[in-house]
Amino acid sequence: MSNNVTTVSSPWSAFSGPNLGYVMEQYDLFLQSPEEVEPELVSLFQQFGAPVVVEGDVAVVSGSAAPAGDYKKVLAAVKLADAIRSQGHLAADIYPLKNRALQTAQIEESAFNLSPADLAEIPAAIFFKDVPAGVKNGKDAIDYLKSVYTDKIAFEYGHVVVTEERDWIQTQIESGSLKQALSSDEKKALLDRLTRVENFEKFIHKTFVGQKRFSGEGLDTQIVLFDEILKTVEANKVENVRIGMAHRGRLNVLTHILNKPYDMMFSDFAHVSNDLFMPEHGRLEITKGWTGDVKYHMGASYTRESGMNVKLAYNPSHLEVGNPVVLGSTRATQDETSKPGQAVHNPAKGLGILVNGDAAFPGQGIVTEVLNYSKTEGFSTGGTIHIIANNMIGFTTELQDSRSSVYSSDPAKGYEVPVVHVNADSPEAVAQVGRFAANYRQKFGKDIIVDLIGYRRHGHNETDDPTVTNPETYKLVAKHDTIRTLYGAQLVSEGLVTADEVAALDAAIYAEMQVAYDHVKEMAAKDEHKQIEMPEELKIEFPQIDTAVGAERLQTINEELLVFEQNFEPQKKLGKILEKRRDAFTSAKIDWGHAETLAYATIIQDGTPVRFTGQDAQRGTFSQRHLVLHDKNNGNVFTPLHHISGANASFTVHNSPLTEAGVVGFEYGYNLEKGNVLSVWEAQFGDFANMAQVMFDNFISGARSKWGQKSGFVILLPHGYEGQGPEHSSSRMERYLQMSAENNWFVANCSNAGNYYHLLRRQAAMLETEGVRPLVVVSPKSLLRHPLAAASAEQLADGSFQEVIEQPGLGTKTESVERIVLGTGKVMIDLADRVKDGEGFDHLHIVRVEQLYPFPTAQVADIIAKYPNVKEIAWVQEEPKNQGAWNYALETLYELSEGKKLRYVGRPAMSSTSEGDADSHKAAQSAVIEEAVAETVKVK
Ligand SMILES: Cc1ncc(C[n+]2csc(CCOP(=O)(O)OP(=O)(O)O)c2C)c(N)n1
Repeated sequence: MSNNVTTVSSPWSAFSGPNLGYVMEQYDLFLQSPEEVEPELVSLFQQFGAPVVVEGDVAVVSGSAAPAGDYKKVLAAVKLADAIRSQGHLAADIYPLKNRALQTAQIEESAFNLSPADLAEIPAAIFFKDVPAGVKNGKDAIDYLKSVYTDKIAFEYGHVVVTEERDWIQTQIESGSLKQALSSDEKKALLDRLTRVENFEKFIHKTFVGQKRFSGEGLDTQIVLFDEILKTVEANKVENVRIGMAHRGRLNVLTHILNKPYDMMFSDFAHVSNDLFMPEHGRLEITKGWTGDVKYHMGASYTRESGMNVKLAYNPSHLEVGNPVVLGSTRATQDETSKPGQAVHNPAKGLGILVNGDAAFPGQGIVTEVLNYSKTEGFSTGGTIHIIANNMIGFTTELQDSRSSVYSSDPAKGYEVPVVHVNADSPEAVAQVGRFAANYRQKFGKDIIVDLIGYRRHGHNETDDPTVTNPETYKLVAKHDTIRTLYGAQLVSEGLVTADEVAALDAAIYAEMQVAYDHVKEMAAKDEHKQIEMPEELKIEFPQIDTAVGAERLQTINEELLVFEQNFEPQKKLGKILEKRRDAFTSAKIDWGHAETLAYATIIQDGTPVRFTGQDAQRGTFSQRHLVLHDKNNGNVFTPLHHISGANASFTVHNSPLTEAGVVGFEYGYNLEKGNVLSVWEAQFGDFANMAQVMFDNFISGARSKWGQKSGFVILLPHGYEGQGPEHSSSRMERYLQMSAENNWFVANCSNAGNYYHLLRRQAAMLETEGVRPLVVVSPKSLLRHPLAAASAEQLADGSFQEVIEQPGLGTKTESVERIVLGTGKVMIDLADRVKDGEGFDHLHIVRVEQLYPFPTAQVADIIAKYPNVKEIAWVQEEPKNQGAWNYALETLYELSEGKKLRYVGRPAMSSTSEGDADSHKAAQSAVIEEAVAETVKVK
């Protein structure tokens, strides 16, 4: 008996009279010495307990009874049925090219020592809760099970642990609900659809010879799958669908699912502006950036007549990295953020669909990162439908080199996701699977995989010749009729259409495409080839935004944050730390976590929702934040920000799963969808963000210029050389600075909690404006509680974000200053500690660059201009010379130091980020500090 599938009836129902007596004897023996009992019976006893016949549970099927004394046959038959249910997929007809050996041996009667006659003797009720119509005995039952489990659809669901789900799936399969026949009209509509899908590819192939399109031919039924999923969820009142997919068949999805008209699609190939063909109904939306992207990376948004909005996400080439972005967007469609408290998650509002290649699905780790989100509180989207567009090849690489598992979908089984494999040559089966997958997701709110198995008609792209590397496969492909041809022939054989009608439909649709292209040629003359401009608002480097907040309002918030709900007791030590925030407010000792909490409080009062995630984000890696408190007596949680007065938006903070790429992508996607939410992600240590490098390189830095996508996403990267070794010192700020251009984002490195507070408030105020852009914050560790980095209430109430801060106490004697030291972040507080009140440092002025990008060149130049005798401008940093901001700032520093000496003060170039041991760190750090403050004449 398989562990995977349980038959609903007890097997004892098949025994009666002497047979039952024998089994009872064996049960007694089993209780005393189980080793003497046959293993099959042992497993039955273990599973079903004592052999008793329950009234009404006795199988009575047309007079047949179990063969006398032959319980073994019954056991074997039950095992056979289970084998079909759990292993039938290996024998299923799911490969259009029939180029994979089917494994039928384990579901053959002979493997269980059964003959058709044996089976005919066994009652059908052993196998089913509800015996399907026409099934009269065990032989019929086994034939029936084979017919549903080994046809064009194959199922793997034994790994789903929830019995209710398994039962539901089994019932859908075995009752025939899943395979509901299509009506004649539905079949004809399907043929029409396939004819469009095929002709779209053919038309481009013939008209735009040699242009890449990453044809979906061989998987044409992907469109049918989408159609059925969308129809089903539309009927369920889902309001938003977010789709992520790579290159394969994407243009076909754009035109047939997103309804980008044919002329608009063809204009992209003909280099005519596609704006000329934008439909007037206003339901199609496309954003564009000024540098642009290739056509098969562009996305679109389409609102269907029902009001359901469908978006295909813009994506880079990097396979599957769009998955978390799409799910973040999906989650955003499901969250209600306009009310105070936690954002309210309603998964019924949105659906995420992710399409993956068969090589990429098991190959790219981000796929499983995202599968792991499905049941987490902060990242669940109520079930994703994952489609594997399985053409059984990845570029030139065939499956045996691509993966170690039987199916491309196998990684999903670890997440208890049911898998349905379907033969892409069978449009009706694909439609049935589409409905089934959507119904499962709607019913259980969980992920499901549809493995759509077809082939690839051409090379990887249309200029590749696949016969060079995959000759055997392509011999088969060359001989294989298209899906439309096969389905047309099927409908002819069913008498629904004539062969002439199939041919006429084909010709008419091709002609329709020709008309669309003629329109493009006609309009080409009117095309002014206008270049898209970068928005004016984005050209502003230093937006002047008032971020001040009334002192009384802040005072009230501060008090309210310290009021816990009745009987709530935080852990004792923490309680004391929080209590100190009362005094800190009046004694200018507002530390980083405190200032940050006050910033969030004012932001939600201003009506901007906040969503904050990261590993251990609620407490904060450095125990500095404590946004969520835990009752020491019962573990109950309490979020003070949910209880302040006057909040007008939600505040949500989630500890995230231990991943970076996926979570950064998710949060970025969330922010794209809900641009009014201040989305903040924090790396545990800044260095770990390089696990998400692709998100910065391919989405966050350039999405506005490529795709016209606005985002105000905030990224916090703890950084600072504090002797904790190479992986806990550097956030690799140089990476972000290298990507800085066209005001694509802000990169800030604050030395003061108050400035950070204003930075967050400035970012919140910029959301949904044209000038909005992401914000990368190089954030502190030791400065979190450093008195020299603390803020005063006045600073929070009256100030604003300072791009540059001059060291208090220095630079007062303008004539005496000979050296101006510039730098950023924590090292500037090390310097502040060193110079104290400035006594003995008349030769020196220190200027902190709080915003690195855009570099505050004019502000720094104004400061330098105040000091007539400056001989030297020094850039100080604790990062090695080839890292940190030095190389990025160099060109600007040359300009700023014109006529003076420009000096680098810092560690030498290093292949690692820092010293590994605390003593070496101390020595290196103090050498940097001493060199920075030394008198100019004394330095070589
Ligand atoms: C991260 C990444 N690595 C490599 C590539 C190059 N590449 C583009 S498509 C492709 C094959 C993908 O195969 P599969 O996932 O089966 O999708 P198919 O193209 O067959 O639809 C490769 C290797 C890429 N785009 N992204």
